[in-house]
Parts: sequence; C-alpha cells; structure tokens
Amino acid sequence: MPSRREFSRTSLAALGAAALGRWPVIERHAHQGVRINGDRLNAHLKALSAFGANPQGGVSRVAYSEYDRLGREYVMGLMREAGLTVTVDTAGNIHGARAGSDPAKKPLWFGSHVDSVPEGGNYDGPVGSLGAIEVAQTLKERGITTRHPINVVIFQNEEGGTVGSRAIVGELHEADLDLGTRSGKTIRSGITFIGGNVPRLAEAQRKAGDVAAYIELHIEQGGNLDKEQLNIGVVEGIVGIGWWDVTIEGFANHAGTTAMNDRRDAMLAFARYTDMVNRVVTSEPGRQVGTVGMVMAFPGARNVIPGKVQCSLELRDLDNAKITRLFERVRAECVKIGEATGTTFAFQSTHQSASAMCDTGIMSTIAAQARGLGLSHRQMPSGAGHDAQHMAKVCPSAMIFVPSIKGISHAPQEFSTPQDITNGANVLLQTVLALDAK
Ligand code: HGY
Ligand code: MN
Ligand code: MN
Repeated sequence: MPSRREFSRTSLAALGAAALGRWPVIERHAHQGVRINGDRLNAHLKALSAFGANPQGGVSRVAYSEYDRLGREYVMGLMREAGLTVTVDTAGNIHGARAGSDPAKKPLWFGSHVDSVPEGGNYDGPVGSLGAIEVAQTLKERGITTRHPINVVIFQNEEGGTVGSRAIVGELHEADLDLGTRSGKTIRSGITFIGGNVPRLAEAQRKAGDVAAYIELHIEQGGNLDKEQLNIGVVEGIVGIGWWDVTIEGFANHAGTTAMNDRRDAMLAFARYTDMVNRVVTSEPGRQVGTVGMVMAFPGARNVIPGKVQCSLELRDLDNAKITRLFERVRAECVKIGEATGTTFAFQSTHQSASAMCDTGIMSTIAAQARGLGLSHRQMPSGAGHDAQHMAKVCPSAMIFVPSIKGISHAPQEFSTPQDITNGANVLLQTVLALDAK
C-alpha cells in the first residue's frame, strides 16, 4: 500500500484547465512556514464532543436542541479567545470577525457547522468549524494581519437541510420556517431559540460581491482518501439533494378477519416502494444515489393492517436534471404500486439543494498549498451536501477534505486521525493566506 505522501503530484496536472476559476491560482505567499497548533485543535474537538455525547461514542447534537445551544456557546467562547468579534445573525448563524488592513477588500469566509444528525459522529462539521477557529487563533498568535477582513462562520442547522446557509443566500422561505425538525421545534422557533430574529431574517442575506470567497474544511465522509492513503481531497463539486415527505394512504382494518386480497395495506405498498426506489436509481449509469431513510406506520399495532405510512425519499446527484428525472420515474412507479395495492402516494417536497461546482482557481490554490506542505491530494466530488454549495451562489467557494477512516460518517464510529485533522487545518490556513495574497 503506498504511503499517503507518495501521491503528492496527483492533482495539479489534472487541474490544468483550472485557471478558468474566478480566483487566480496562488502558489507562494509570505507566510509559507506558519502552522496551526494541532494538539490544541484536537483537544477542542474532544471538548466539543461532550455536548450531546451518546453511549455509542458519537453525538446527538441536533439543531435547536439544548446540546446544540451549549455546543454553540462553547464555540463562541473559543472564537472570542481567538480574538474574533462574535455575533449571531438574524438567521442564527454565528460569525467571528477580524479586521483586515485593506479597506477595499471583501471578507474571506471560512467555517462549517456544529449541529449533528441524530446518533452522529464527532467530526462531521466540528473539524471545519474548530479548524477555522484554530486558523484565526494562529493568525492572532503570529501577529499576522490579513489584507482581507476574515469571517469565521458557523452555519446553523446544516443537517436539517443547510438551513443557515440558505438563509444567507435568500433561499430560506416563509413556508420552510414552519417545517418540523428533529429537535421537536419548527425551524421558526428553533431560530429564535438559538438567538436569531425571524421577522428580520432578510438582514442575514449576502449578495454576490459581499463575500470574497468561502472555504470549508470537512471530513470526506466517504472512503476514497482512506483507501488510496491520500492526505487531502480537493473538492470539485457538491451534489444536489432533493428531499420529499411521502404519505401512503391505504385502509386500516382487522388483521385477522380481512382476507389477503381484500386488503389495502400501506405497509405492503411501502415495501414495494423502497425496493422500487433502489431499482430506479440503479437502473442508469452514474454516481446518483437514492435513500428511503424514515418510516412510520399507523396506527402501529401487530393486529391492525397499516392504513397509513409516512416515509421519505432522498435523491442526490451532481446533475440536478437527473434528480428531477429520477423523481418523475419514482412517482410514475408509485402510481403502479398504488393500483396494485389499493393505496395512494402523495409527495411533498421539503428541501431541494442545487448541486454546485467549486471555484477551479481556488481548487488549484488548495492543491498547491497541500503540495507545499508535503501532503498528497486528489480531486473528488462530494456526495454529501454542504453549506459551501449555497455559498457558491454568492462567492467563489471551495472545500478541503481529510480522510474518514473506513469511509464511515453520520454514525458514532465516524473517525479521522488527529494528524489528518491537523493536516487539513494547515491546508486551510495556507489557503486563506494564499487567497489573501491576491
Ligand atoms: O446530509 C448531508 O449530506 C450532509 O452531511 N448534511
Ligand atoms: Mn452531515
Ligand atoms: Mn457536514
């Protein structure tokens, strides 16, 4: 197995056409030797993982829960220690600002999120959030004043559909605010709970030109870097995601007296639906994925034929048109399943994130900084959604991935090594300094 270092040349050649990005490629800058404090960063990660720690070793820190609130407090404390001026915007996103020396420059944003999925891991979001704060702390300690103002951003409710970043780009709409969340609160009451101001939500918006660039450090969440023993992933694009709530209506009836062919069993329709989603999604070539991740049967008793099922549909691909096409195929198949089982299917769209491509100039800059640090790297798409895909609508955006051991994520066993996390934060630091040299 080749070592992580032996692959350091991968990407720059492949990125030959990369100069087409909005940001010029910066290879060298004045602070090439500066490094973050990896021990401190990893200690902060361990401390944050106490908020919502679960017995399996991961966290349940879903957005708008008490643990989310406590985790955010902890993070705001670290930001203040790092010399950042901390504010919470009207959408509930946390910002840590640091002045730059050139009044003509727009701020460089970098950060991630600290909310988790239910029974999630300790690295999805925290690595990029605490990595960003560590970069700010390093700049402070080294007495480096950047030309651009700096803004460390911690987006709220990333896992519930990139809610905070959608508010930033003006895509969190009135109807979204009344959707429920895993905390038990609606998005509207959740935003109030974490210190936002819903009637003034629009004040959180940024438009094209307000932000110089957005960079996010994150764990890969897939197993490519680990398998190939590479240090850094340079993200080329982020998948689009569609979410639908699906309601299957049948007829609840006695499980002992209703003959098999007289039943309108919503659970049977659900079983066929789940199998069909897998069949439709795998029926064409490509990296598209589809998941049925939630199900509830009603009334939910051993001796009652389920009259109603509420479940979900998630579709992802780098091509938004493919998501729409697959959804239409799923919906058409549901009509057939409904006819065969005496049930009906209704779909309600609850969230749609368009895919986004990363800025090729910043991608080349990230690759150059990784190379300068002696780190191997390759380009890769992101199969996970990220706030960066929304930020890409208002500024050049890019992402830095570090390995996820065995590719496990959204699970308590999620793990990235302290060295890989340190490497990623150093690439973030060097990338910020390189972009600032523009
Ligand atoms: O679901 C996702 O892709 C992300 O981790 N929010
Ligand atoms: Mn996640
Ligand atoms: Mn994440």
